[in-house]
Amino acid sequence: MYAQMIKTASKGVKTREEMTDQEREFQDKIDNDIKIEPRDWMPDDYRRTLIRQIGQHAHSEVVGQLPEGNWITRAPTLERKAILLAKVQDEAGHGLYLYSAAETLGETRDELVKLLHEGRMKYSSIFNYPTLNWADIGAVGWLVDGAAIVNQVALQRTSYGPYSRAMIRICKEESFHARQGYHAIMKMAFGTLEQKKMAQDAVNRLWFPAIMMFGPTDAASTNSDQSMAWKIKVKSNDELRQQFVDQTVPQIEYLGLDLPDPGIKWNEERGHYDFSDPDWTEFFNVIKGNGPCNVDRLSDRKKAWDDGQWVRDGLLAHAQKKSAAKLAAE
Ligand code: FAQ
Repeated sequence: MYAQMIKTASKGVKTREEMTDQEREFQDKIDNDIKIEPRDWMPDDYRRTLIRQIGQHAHSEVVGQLPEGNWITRAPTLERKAILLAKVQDEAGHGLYLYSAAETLGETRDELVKLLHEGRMKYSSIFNYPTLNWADIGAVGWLVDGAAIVNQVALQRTSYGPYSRAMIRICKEESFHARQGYHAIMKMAFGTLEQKKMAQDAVNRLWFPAIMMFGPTDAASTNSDQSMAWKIKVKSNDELRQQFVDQTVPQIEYLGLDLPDPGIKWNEERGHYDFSDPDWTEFFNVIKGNGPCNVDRLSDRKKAWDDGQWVRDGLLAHAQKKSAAKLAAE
């Protein structure tokens, strides 16, 4: 369904005068913070935008397992291994809640996965960067999950009921993810000189990709105006990015590490930290499929999907057997 809807996407936010009565009634519900539920009427573009965003979000959770899963067998201690294993499993669960939320909009999980595999749906740019050593795993938990939480806490108030409820559940788990990441990087920052150097190197490589996670600037964001009018997004890309920078600078100062941005400076007048733009050319290149790991990430996901076919077949056969037995007993 979503594949057809992409072709018919309309542009521009309608004024109240341009809306039909049904659209005005819908907008009034949004403006009054009444959640939209699956059986409620909704504009096609609202449905399409939600499927796009929730689908991309689900794909990000699942693809996001790859850079961390890569380190489960190489975690430095049993405790770190158990923590990382639990975290990576949580990400699969988050993907599941989100695919289920997309299903309430009439889109199947199989179709969304197919679009991902065909390169017709995106996932977060951050997962196209490699995790080269153990310090990267700490930095991912602290910076990547930290950025994800800032975005997701805001999304708890999104207008679509099932998405909002999925976010509430996900945020509870995400805070453990960020804490474990900060704890891991803290151990290294306060460890040997070699460990501190590794932690700094991880921050140097992951800082700008982390702030890219919030998407392009508000001026360059194609979906924000309509998504904010419908409260699919409740805070803009730039607002969320600023919030993340403001919360992270004191954390890095505590670690005794530096951010790789000489432009970071407290701005008394704005009451926020100033910071430099990431390289937006790099960002658009990565989301077009040309980042350092795009090819590997997609081929790993396709392989995992194909390797799991026997599990899906088995579950389906079992469900069919059970429903046939139930029918026979009736
Ligand atoms: N990566 O008009 P906008 C996580 C695309 S969860 C790739 O501003 P929008 C947990 C965008 O799709 C991380 N593409 O777009 C975890 C659009 O293209 P399209 C995921 C991006 O949707 C941690 C175009 O650029 N979180 O990490 C990105 O209004 C550790 C124009 O942009 C979510 O998905 C990007 N970073 O705002 C898991 C949160 N940014 O689709 C494992 C939900 C933009 O028109 C390990 N999503 N694009 O072709 C959102 O809040 C929004 O979708 C934004 C983008 C804010 C990401």
